[in-house]
Amino acid sequence: MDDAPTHVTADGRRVVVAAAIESRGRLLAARRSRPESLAGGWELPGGKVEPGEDPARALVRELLEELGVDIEVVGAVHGPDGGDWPLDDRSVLRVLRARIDRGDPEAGVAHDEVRWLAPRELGSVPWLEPDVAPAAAAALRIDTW
Ligand code: 9L3
Ligand code: MG
Repeated sequence: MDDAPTHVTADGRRVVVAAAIESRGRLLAARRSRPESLAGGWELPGGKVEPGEDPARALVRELLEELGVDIEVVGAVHGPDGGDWPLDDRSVLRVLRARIDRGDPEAGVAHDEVRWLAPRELGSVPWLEPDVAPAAAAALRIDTW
């Protein structure tokens, strides 16, 4: 029997991983610079899981590629049904809690700004629509992290 694929859900949607990273009571947010349709929108940074790739491993790779930091995945921020968050017809957002082991996040190939937002500052940036709810859920938990 083949192992179940890691980059798609049981119902065939692509898994996009995103990082909820807290430091000193603030949540890391990054402003996308591409593609043009998403540019200017703020997100929990991450990207698509590649075929055969473990989702946590994919998040480590994305954060190193995009923001130059080494992270460690320490948990998850579960969505409405106890799992993934809705993204679009073809994909879901899987939000993983992580901490930075090395480096300071810096905008690079995918973003043009990064910010550490206090929970009450979450509304000060225009989030990508699918990130609004998971970012709020992540921020709600900051006190207990
Ligand atoms: N996406 C939405 N919110 C996020 C992330 C990391 C990604 N927090 C969406 C944007 C793209 C798709 O998922 O349409 C794939 O993301 P990427 O590989 O372009 O970062
Ligand atoms: Mg990305």
